Amino acid sequence: MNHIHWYPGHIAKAQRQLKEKLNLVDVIIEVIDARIPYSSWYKNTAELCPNKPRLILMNKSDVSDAKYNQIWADFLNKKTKCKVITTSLSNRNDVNTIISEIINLSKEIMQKRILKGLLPRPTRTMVIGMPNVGKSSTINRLVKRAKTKTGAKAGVTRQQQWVRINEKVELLDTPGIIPTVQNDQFQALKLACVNSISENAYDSEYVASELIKILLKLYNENFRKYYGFTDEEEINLSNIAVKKNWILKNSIPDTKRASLILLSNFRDGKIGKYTIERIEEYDTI
Ligand SMILES: Nc1nc2c(ncn2[C@@H]2O[C@H](COP(=O)(O)OP(=O)(O)O)[C@@H](O)[C@H]2O)c(=O)[nH]1
Ligand SMILES: [Mg+2]
Repeated sequence: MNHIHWYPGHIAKAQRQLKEKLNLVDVIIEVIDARIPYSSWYKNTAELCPNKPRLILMNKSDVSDAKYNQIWADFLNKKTKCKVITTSLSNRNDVNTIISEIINLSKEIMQKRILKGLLPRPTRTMVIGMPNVGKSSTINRLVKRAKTKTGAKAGVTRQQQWVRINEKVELLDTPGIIPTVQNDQFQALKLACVNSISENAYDSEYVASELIKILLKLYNENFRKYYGFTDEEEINLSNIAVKKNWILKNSIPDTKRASLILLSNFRDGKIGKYTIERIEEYDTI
């Protein structure tokens, strides 16, 4: 099954639900994965919500290649005209930066409210992003700073609540999930590598084999070193399984196991801090 499958029915519904939620907020926090900034960035946000200020978090920057974080942040800033910052679970200061950026981005909206004679109120924000990029983790970290839940508001279902982060910011406590609709198989493949696509949609051996090719192209030396392969040796799932002594009863290398462990270790950053997209691939767009 060398293909990644999509379910378009869900996508239309997810997009509609996302739009409804986006209408409730003043500022959007979009989380993307710093290892695949291009593929995890949702190209439709501006269209769904024209002119709404957006803060883009390049999350998981602790497991991406530090050399490329700023380059990608600058590229995305240029393309989206949005503020872009790198974040990770391990950096405590990120929460303060996120909150102050939200306040900055909402200044104009709040001034307009006052000019219209409306009462000042906290800026409303929500976290959106593709599956597994770190939306819930980001919400949890912001909410930890909060004292009170402000209760349901019109248009928000009972399962969703606004949380007062401080006197100036309120956050919707459930994320908006961006449907990972992609017609581009190469981008879909990279989303599968970071676990942003349901595992039912692809074959792990196919995705892991493609990831091996990408890593050999971009990080040949480090990747070889990790598994103890010399420059001359071919790296594929079968050879990895043999090297690790993952052999099935009939002496066949356990390539399935090799694929699952490779994907898992890549996702955790155990095999190295790798950013698997380069601006040159996209700069013509
Ligand atoms: N290394 C690393 N892992 C993270 C980071 N943020 C989230 N994760 C992990 O990524 C996985 C998905 O996170 P989650 O917040 O549930 O993503 P969501 O699906 O977008 O809500 C979890 O295992 C998190 O612990 C980060 O900054 N760095
Ligand atoms: Mg979540």
